[in-house]
Amino acid sequence: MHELSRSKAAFCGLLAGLVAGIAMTLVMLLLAWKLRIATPLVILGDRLSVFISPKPFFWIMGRVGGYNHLKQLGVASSGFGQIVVGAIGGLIYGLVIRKRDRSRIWPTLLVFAVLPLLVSAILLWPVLGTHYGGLPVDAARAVTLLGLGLSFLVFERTLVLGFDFLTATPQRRASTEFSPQVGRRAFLMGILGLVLAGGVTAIARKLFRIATFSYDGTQYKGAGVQPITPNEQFYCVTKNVIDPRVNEGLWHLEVTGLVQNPRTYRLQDLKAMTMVDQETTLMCISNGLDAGLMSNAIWRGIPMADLLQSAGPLDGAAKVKLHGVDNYADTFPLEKAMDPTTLIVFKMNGQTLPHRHGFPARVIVPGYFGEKHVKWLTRIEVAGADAKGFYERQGWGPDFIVPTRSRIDVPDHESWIKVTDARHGIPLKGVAFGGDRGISRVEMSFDDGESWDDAAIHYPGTKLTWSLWSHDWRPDESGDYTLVVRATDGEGQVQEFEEDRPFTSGITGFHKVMVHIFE
Ligand SMILES: Nc1nc2c(c(=O)[nH]1)N[C@H]1C(S)=C(S)[C@@H](COP(=O)(O)O)O[C@H]1N2
Ligand SMILES: [Mo]
Repeated sequence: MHELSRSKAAFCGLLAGLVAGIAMTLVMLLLAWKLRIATPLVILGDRLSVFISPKPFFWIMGRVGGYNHLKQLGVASSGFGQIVVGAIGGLIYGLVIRKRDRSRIWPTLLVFAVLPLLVSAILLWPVLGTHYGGLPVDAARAVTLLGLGLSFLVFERTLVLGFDFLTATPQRRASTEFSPQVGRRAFLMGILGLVLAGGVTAIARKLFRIATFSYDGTQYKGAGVQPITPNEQFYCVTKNVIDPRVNEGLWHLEVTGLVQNPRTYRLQDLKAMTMVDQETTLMCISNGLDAGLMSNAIWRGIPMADLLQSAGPLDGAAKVKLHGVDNYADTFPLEKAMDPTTLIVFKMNGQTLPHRHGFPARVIVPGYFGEKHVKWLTRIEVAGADAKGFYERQGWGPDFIVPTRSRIDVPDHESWIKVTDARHGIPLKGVAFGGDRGISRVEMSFDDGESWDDAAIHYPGTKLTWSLWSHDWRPDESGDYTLVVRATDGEGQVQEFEEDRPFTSGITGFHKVMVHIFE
């Protein structure tokens, strides 16, 4: 066997590694697109996010221009990163292999496929049980590992065969290293790399179109707010880059953990059970005082207690930990799970649960922030007191009970209204939400909280929903007015600003709107 010069070996290794990295990325994207398999491109972010507490997380989010940008940056840099690592691996391979016998396959398989599989299995272990097509947690973990193994195998084969191709010597001149030959082969290899990169771009585009960027963070607020939010306008928050689209045939619901009789239900088993309809409002923990991460719907499903009772919680059971197929998880006290208003729902406003709101099944847990209402539910784990969910690990909480809040939807902040029009009455309206305590009263102030007038509650809803309020305001003098709204919950507690409440437990305070009445 002839010997390569160092620089040639390095170049050929780098090029083969680069192409192999692109080939591997293409395989990952294909797996994600065609089979909804979780790849490091997206679950690496899930894995890392638990290490970033809410404050720095918000800082980073601010720096990159929001959650959607952060997700895009995460995926792009994982993809770019793994291609760079592939190229560097190839370069090292080129230098090391220069003087060795290349006919033996196993060391490269070990180093470039088995080892990366082991390392990524260890590092990504907590997030491997993710599948965007609805596979249960354990099956998802196996499939993710298979996908990883296949991706690394493609990397290894492309690297080794590519390097051999680049450095192979024509048989007739076995003893000379023939430069133009390398040049021509490098050109061909470069073309292959470009074709594969074209594939990466094409599939990345397709995935981009079905990604959550277009709807994550959808708000529902303003003049058009109705008592029941239409499904298409319901607010939306997801941790995912691409949301699950669950295949009913793959999906099931497990009841596991500290229970006497663990059990698995198919969708048809659950649909055969006695259903209840329940109107319930959801609000995200990160909803701002003036923001619309809050909506109301009629949910149809079964009480979670029905499943828990037949499972029989054991001693030490204190919480339920609910898992989505996207490897999202959250917890709340077992006692709350046993409450007849805590549901597993399959329908939303009379329609099958939309994909983005958790098809085929999601949790509804009145009075708790939106994050506890786990979507794409696949496992109910009865757990001990220290079980923690996705955002809890990140450092959200410790309080997850919705505090009483209210919002002015009309008029807009910084409105200018002529005094002659104002004297005929300015219609005000908005919403008030008291978690699972209901709303008993809404008041308006036009002098920044000095004095208060009662507003009318034209849609009271129930204890578990928001109320819609309105008021006819007739200012007869021009001036700058600071409008404030405050609500009283069904237990008589007036909405307040809790100074000591950390923002990680959801903010409290009063929504204010400036209105300028002019001559
Ligand atoms: N499986 C899963 N469930 C989830 C989430 C998620 O990312 N994955 N996001 C949570 C958050 S933070 C909120 S506020 C609500 C939003 O529900 P919606 O999009 O149906 O309004 O879902 C919660 N349930
Ligand atoms: Mo949320």
